[in-house]
Amino acid sequence: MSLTLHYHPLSSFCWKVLIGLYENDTPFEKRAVNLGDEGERAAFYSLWPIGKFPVIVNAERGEIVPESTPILDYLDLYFPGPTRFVSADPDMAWRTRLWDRIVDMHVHLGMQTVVGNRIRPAEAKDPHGVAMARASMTRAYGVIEDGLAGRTWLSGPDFGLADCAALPALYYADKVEPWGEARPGITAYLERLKARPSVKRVLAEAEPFFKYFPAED
Ligand SMILES: N[C@@H](CCC(=O)N[C@@H](CS)C(=O)NCC(=O)O)C(=O)O
Repeated sequence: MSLTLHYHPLSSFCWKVLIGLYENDTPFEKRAVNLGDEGERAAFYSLWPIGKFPVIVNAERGEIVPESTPILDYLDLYFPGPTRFVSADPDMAWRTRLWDRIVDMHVHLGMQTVVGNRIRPAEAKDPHGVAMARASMTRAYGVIEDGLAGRTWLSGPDFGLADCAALPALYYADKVEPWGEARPGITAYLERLKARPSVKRVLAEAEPFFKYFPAED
């Protein structure tokens, strides 16, 4: 098997890539990384000095690919399957990338800020940063709600990159900054996402680890 995914089961950006891999039944091996273990941490940083997962290694081609969006581009290119992550139509493609960025930058990163603050020591908490992150997420919810009007998937009629990005971002975001009844379009969209077999599989695999999610501020 040529592909190895370096990941953590609770890592939301890893879910984004796992959904893509499961969509197309792409053969790959998983390597869970425990950054709390000194040896595993050092090995992972020597693979990818930025030290963030997901990272995919393609042993056959001798390539190391970090960052969730380029990983899905890489899978589209070298391991294509029935689900294309970005359309070959350039007009659809820029729209998909725009939604991928909106979700990653304005929902996913905000959610990470809120969760990251929960596990900081008391003297290092950042209430201002958290308030800014929550406000950014709330603005993004409005944009996403409007964008979803009349659509099944986030960037158009076909499931793709933006939807792989949206599931982990929205799944965790709703736990830390719920959008509530004012955003029925997002609620229905999240249910459509959760009904996909690829997403069901990702959530089922992560389930035993949910008890480690920091639930309180
Ligand atoms: N822009 C990156 C973000 C990756 C990221 O933030 N990964 C988190 C897990 S969800 C991580 O590696 N955290 C470990 C750390 O920061 O030490 C992507 O799209 O892959």
